[in-house]
Amino acid sequence: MPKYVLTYFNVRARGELSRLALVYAGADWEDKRLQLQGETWQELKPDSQLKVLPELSVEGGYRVSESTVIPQYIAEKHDFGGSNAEERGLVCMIVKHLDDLFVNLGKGHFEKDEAKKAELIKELGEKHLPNTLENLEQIAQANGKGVLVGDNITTADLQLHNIAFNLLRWKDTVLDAYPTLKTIYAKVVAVPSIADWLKSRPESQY
Ligand SMILES: N[C@@H](CCC(=O)N[C@@H](CS)C(=O)NCC(=O)O)C(=O)O
Repeated sequence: MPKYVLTYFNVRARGELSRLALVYAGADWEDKRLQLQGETWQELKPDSQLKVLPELSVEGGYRVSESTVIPQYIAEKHDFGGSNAEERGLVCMIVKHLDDLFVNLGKGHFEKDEAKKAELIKELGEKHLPNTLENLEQIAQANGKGVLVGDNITTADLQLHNIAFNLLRWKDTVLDAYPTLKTIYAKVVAVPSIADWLKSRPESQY
């Protein structure tokens, strides 16, 4: 029985930041992937804590859900969630700020009405994307340590990688105007355990 079981569907989406955190932690964990529409989830759903995934189960019976909270719980357990209350506050702020951008990316991606889709994608490219990346570039430059918060990689840097990976698939020049963020992205990719994970994780569209 592994120490952690991360239950989610067979996509990156809202599960991938938790997976990256478990990989970065070097944790003993199971990557439990359910079919989105399958019977398994419908069978397991009534016993899940919030009736949505992802959910993390920890040896001993503790469970925690919410895609931006699980990674920070893992990070705090393994000492990369920020070294004091102020750093942890900034880490959570950045994780959430990027999650908001991810939600806006998803709105455009999943919209069925072509006219609305074009409008949402325009808004993403002209408003949400530059706002978020400019904010984070300034934060990273002010920190001046080659990471978003503090001296070492935190959940904030993992989240930058996680969201930027999707953005780069959409437009491969998306980080070009943000040199510090580009360096942080490369720094996360260069962590050996993360590099291995990126090579071996199941391929999915989002
Ligand atoms: N706020 C939650 C939302 C979780 C959520 O909506 N999960 C979806 C998949 S991304 C889900 O479990 N859908 C299946 C269902 O609702 O039965 C989080 O960020 O973790």
